[in-house]
Amino acid sequence: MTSDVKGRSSKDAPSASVGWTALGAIALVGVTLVVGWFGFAMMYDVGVGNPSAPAATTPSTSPSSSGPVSMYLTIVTTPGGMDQYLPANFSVPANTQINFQVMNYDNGVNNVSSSISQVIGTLDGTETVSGGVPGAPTGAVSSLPAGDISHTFSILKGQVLNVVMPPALGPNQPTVITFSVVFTTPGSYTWLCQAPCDINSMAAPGFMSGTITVS
Ligand SMILES: [Cu+2]
Repeated sequence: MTSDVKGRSSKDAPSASVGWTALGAIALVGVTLVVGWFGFAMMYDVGVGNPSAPAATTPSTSPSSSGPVSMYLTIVTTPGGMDQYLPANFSVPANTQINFQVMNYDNGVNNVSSSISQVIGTLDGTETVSGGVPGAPTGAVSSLPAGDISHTFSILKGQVLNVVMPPALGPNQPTVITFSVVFTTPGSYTWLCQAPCDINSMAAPGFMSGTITVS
């Protein structure tokens, strides 16, 4: 009996240690699985987070690309005496309302024919004028007196546009002209000033003529 007990106890000892080892191994596997799961979860989160980020921003950029876009132009006289639209070359999106604001700092008047004094091709057929010489037309106008025009912003081909710019009151008192246009067809449009403002400026691309890229 005692030898059996001893024998049994001597056999139990290794089997007990095997049991603890097995428990330890199971615990280790368990810890490894848990740590591994967290690691996988972190990788999964990162992996899913990155592709979903651009997808989430796409809807927010879509409405703004179809909404009104502002375009600011300035008419200046350079130190060299050239008349110039800034910028002369620019890009705008197609099928989008472009709200133009032109600040004319030139107080020179250049007589045009009556056909060139009409506002053509803007969204509501008018332009809005503020500032300028006292007594000159302000507010929404569909034409200006032919003798009260400083420059025009005109597109003759592709999509006709004619907007007229009354003179500034003085070099630091610009006239502000606003109008809206929708370009319905992508492409390259040449604009020019039809007022006989300055022969050199009118002949030099980038001064009284330029390119609108519609895309
Ligand atoms: Cu001009």
